[in-house]
Amino acid sequence: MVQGIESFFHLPISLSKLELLLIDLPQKSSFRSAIGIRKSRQALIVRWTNKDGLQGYGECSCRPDPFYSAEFLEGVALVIQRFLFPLIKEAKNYGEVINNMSKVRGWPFAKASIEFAAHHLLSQQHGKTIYDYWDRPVLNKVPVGISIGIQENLAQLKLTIQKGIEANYHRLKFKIHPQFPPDQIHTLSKYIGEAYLSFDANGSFASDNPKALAPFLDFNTPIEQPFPPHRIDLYRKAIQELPNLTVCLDEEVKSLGHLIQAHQLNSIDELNIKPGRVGGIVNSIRIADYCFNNGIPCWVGGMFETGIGRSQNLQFAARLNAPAHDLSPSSRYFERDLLENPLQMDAEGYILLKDAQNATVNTNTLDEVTTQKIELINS
Ligand code: OSB
Ligand code: MG
Repeated sequence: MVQGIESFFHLPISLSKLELLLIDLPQKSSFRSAIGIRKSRQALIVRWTNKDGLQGYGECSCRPDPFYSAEFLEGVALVIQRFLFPLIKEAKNYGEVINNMSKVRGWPFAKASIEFAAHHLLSQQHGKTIYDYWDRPVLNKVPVGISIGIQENLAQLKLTIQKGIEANYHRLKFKIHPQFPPDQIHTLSKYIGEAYLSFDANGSFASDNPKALAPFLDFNTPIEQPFPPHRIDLYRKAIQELPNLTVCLDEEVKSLGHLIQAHQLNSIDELNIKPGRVGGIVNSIRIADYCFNNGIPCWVGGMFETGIGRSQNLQFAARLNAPAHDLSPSSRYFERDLLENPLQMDAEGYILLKDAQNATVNTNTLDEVTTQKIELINS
């Protein structure tokens, strides 16, 4: 389609009620990364009801603590109540929702959850998503990779790799840190060729010792976020000692501006785009366009979303044509999901775009897992 995504901005929207549903979903097993150990997923689901009673859902995927980015769930709930809700109350169309929110500095996860809900509502109403106006080829199935937590021991690691290869995931991404055991690195190297590996350090290589990264460089794959966000200086220093180091940025890039800075400083080889982290759908599209125009490979990352967030992010991923996205079905993490028909991956490691497009929320389950509800009425 040639019209461009701006045509979506003019779609009229109204708001009668915004609900913030805090949920808690127990995990099947705990997940350890350099950030910490997680046993259950708390999240905030935003429900936007328009004047005709039609509803749209958005998921806020930030953590309950400020250990991944500065945003945390209770903070997001407060910022929506105090600042974002008053700004979007009178918005007349999609473009105004986004523009009005831009008055608030930062808080991308909070803004994204509202934009997701508005977009979901409008896409149901019009039978089209903003992506339909984005001039990009679309895949009818999305290749899925997984993120693998730090394993207790070598036996566990071997089992996890074996299961990942058997399930035909398109990529196995391992969480790493400076004390990652050498015998585990050795085990990984044995599987090269059988699976596409990658590494995610979540900013843990903060030390003055970039050599600690050296064992991971033999794999010829970028390291995701080796250094803490906004320490591009550490990266510039590290590549002098480790010329083979290539990086995929995650936490670093919360806006198009951050991406352009990293690119102009020659400090990015690949980008993990999380629509929540960069403040929503329109920002994600702008960021992906910049990547395409500048030859930066990009793919969609995850924040352990429920089916609500996953189904929306899959629709974006279907337009990126990347080897794999961190968008495995939520059933990998949780017993229960929030969709009527939880998303499933096929035997070749794909999720069908049409399943993501047809996803509907199971309001009974949503009610059951809701621990707190905040209602904001537009009177
Ligand atoms: O660094 O990509 C990350 C989850 C929470 C916070 C940070 C990250 C992650 C993941 C999750 O890796 C991947 C997924 O959702 O399957
Ligand atoms: Mg990451």
